[in-house]
Order: sequence, then C-alpha cells, then structure tokens
Amino acid sequence: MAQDSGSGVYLGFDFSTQQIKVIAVNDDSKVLHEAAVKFDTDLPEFKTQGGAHIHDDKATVTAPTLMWVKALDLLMDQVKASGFDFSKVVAISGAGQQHGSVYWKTGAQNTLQKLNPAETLHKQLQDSFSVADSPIWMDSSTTQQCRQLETSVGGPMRLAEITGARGFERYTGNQIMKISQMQAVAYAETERISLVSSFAASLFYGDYAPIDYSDGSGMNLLDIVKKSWSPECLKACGENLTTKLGEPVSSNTVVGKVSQYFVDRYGFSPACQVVAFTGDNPASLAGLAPREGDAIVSLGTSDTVFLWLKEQKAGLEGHIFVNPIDSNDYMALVCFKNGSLTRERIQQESASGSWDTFSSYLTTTPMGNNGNIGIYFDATEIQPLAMGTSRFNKDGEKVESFPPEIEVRAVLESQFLARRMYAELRGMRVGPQTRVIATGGASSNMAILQVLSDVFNAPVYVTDVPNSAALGGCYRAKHGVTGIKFSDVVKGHPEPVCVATPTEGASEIYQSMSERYKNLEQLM
Ligand code: 5FX
Repeated sequence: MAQDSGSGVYLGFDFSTQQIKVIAVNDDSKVLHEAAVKFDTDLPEFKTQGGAHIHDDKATVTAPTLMWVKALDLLMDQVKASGFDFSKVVAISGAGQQHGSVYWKTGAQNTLQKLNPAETLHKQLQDSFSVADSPIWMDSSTTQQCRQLETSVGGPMRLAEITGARGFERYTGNQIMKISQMQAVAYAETERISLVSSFAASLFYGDYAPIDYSDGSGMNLLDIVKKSWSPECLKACGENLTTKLGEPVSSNTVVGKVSQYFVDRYGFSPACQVVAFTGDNPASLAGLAPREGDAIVSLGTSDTVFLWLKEQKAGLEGHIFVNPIDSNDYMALVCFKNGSLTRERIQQESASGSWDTFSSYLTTTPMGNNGNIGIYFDATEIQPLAMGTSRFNKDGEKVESFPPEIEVRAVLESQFLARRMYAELRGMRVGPQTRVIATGGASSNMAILQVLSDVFNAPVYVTDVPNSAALGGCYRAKHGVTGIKFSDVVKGHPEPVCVATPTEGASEIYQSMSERYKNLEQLM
C-alpha cells in the first residue's frame, strides 16, 4: 500500500455518530490511507440505527459505550491487515461526536494501564463502564436539568457568559446531572467521566486522557474565559465532579506516549505521541485549515455555521467554544436542524425531484423573490424553537402556496438569511472580504452557492475535504508535537476555490429582506 518512507506520518481518528474513521497523512498533508468501521452494519449485534438507540420516550438517545471500543478493535485490525506500517506514525489525535459522555467504573484506570496485547480492547474493557449506554448529542431529555443549572448560576444569560451557551439539553453537564439524579449508584461507582473525544484518546494512551478546552466548552461546565471548570456549575451537576472530570487542558496538549498495548499489538513506535482529542466540529475547523475571518457553512442533514473568533460575546443563541487551534481565541457554532432534508422535500414537491429543475428555477427568479418570503421548519428548529411552514407575499400577508419557482428560491433565501442572521449575532462579519467556505452535500450545487453568495454578500469557496474531522486530527497531531505554526502545518492543504461572487445589487436587496425575515420569523 502507498506509504512513503522517510516522512513522518500522522493519524487522525473521528469517533462520529455513525462510524469511526481514520486518515493517515504524511508531512506534506498527502493522504496515505483511509479506513472506517460503520456501527450499524459492521457491528449489527449492537442493534443501533445511525449509531444510536432512540428510546421509547423519543427524547432519550444513547449509544453502547462498548460498541465504540469494539469498533476501534475492528478498525485497527483492518488497517493492520492492509499492510499499513504503524511504526512510522509520529503522533495520533482525533475527534469525537460532541457532548456524549462515558462513565468509567472504579478500577477501570487500572485495567487501562495493564492491557494485555494478546486480547482485544473490548474483551478487557467489558466491565469497565458504570453506565453501559452513553448519552449522546441527539438526546433532548434533560430540559428540567437545564433549567435547574441555569437557575443555580443566576439565569440562562449568566450560564452563557460563563460556559459559552445557555443550558442545552445535549450539553454534557445536564446529562451528568440527570445520571447523578436517576442512576445514583452508577454515578457513585464512576471514577472518571470522559467526553467521547477524551475517552477515545484514553484508549490509545492507556490511561485517562484529559478533556480539552474546546470540546469541554460543549458541557455547560467549563468557564471558557478562565479555562477551568466553573465551581458553581460543577456543584449543580453532581458530587465530586472535580475529581471525576480531571483537569481540562489546551487542545494542542501532548497527552503522552501511545500505550504499550498499541506498540506490542500493532507495531507502533514507543515514541509515538497522543495529542489531546477534541470535538468533531472543532476538529473540522482544523481540518478545513481556515484563515482568520473565514466563515464555514456546512450544508448537510443539519446546517452548521462555524467561525474562528478573536473575541466572543455571550448570547442565548448558538454556541461559543474555546478555539481548538489557539486557545486564546474562540470558535462560534450555530446549528440548524432544517437543512438538506427540507431542501430535498421542496425539490421533490416543486421541482419534480430534479436538481436540474431546482437549479434552473434559481436562475430564472430574481434575487429577493419579488418580495415573497417562505419559512420552512419541517422539524422543530433550534432557533427559533418553532415548527411548520409559513409563506408571506411582498405585503407581508400570509399566503397558502407559492408557484414552484418562487417556492424553490424561497426555501434557500430564508435558510441563508437565518444562517447569516444568527451567525452575525455570534460575531460573524460578512462582506466582500470574507471567504465563505461551503462544505457538505449541497455545496456541489453551484446555483445554491450563488444564492448563498448573494445572501451573505460574500464570495463563496469550496474545498475538496470530505473527512474534515479526521483530517483535522492529523493536522492537530502534527501541530501538537512539532509546535510549529498551524499555517505551516497545513501548508500542503488544498486551497479553497472561489466558485461564486455576489451579484450586483445583492447587498441592498438582502439587507432589507433580512429585516423583514427577522420580523416574520417571530410569527412562526
Ligand atoms: C454540535 O453541537 C453537535 O451537537 C453535533 O454537531 C455533534 O457534534 C455531532 F457529532
């Protein structure tokens, strides 16, 4: 298999919701190897759907912790069988789905430190978790705990000022509070609580790896300015949390050497280093190698806008994380549930299921859609917390339907106006100088990207990086061990290509439309 000798190799893992993925790159950022294990199909014995178990109440969503361990066994065996030479790996880092938590049972540290290379990890760690099913980011069962935490620190805004976000159901502190309340015995038996990211790093390190500041910012527990646990938040969420969580560290910290288990079983060099793992979104920021001021718009099942911020301002919408590359900076993230699935529904209903027809409607309708605005929340949106469809004509009157070409433009214009409006609240500054980097499935449709460019009044770029979280792990591994500037680490990274620039007049049209959108959204 392709593996150039001489150059250092860096491994990046992504423990995401549906699979574990690994990428190996060399010093020139050339991808040498990729592999993945999918939970639903490669580990059917765990009976997950999309990597998760949705419980009867629909709000509780978990994943079996041991499934992730077994997936790593499979992945490592698969990569070894392909002939990959692990001895060349200089450093490892990686990512995990954000917010999910792992509960290590008393004694698990000892087991981790003494792993037998003749046995699989999952066999040796089968009794190491006090809570067998890890709550994950899709869980929304902790509304009561969110309100309790907000009240205990002085309200949602105060919680946002301390931790970068008001109480969000999926945030780990609220999940921990629920476990401490509902599974008190299991909680008492827990010697360490990891995030999915630090749990994954612990498997490689053969000991408890620390939580990094950036993924730790998704917990409602970390003081994102002081970069230490907030004593008042810890107190509200469970007993002895200071001990159970361990000290958080900067995201580019070298945790230590890979464990003897990986040296003996897979042939890693004993000098190979493990750099702190982080959340999948922070890792993607690193994997897209942005420049300061870039706005990344990910158009997928859910749409996400990410920003690299020098300064942050607390607010009730969206999330602020400590920046994964430079912990003096921040990263803003705003997530929207109604992304591609809603666009696909309109494409089915108004464009006969044809993307060509959908795109042609975008080129034949004018910017601003003659004053028509449609808002389409097929699933309960995150901001605003609302559901349903509303259409308004140029006079602001509600109408039942739009002609198909108006409907197609309306869904994109309202989605992009919302992405822009909420991202601006979290510090995004768009304009001709800003590079908007589009990723995700819909970023291959040029007609859609032209609307994005017009609404954001900024040039839109695309980049050929399909696995940005795993690739971000490789870059972060190199950054952590070499200490060289991040811009030098990513020097071989493909430059994003500009594919759309704002049409003349777009700025004025969407400035006034955004005012109208803001008011209409409140009627939802
Ligand atoms: C971000 O806050 C999220 O909850 C998701 O994007 C998860 O990180 C997906 F893994």
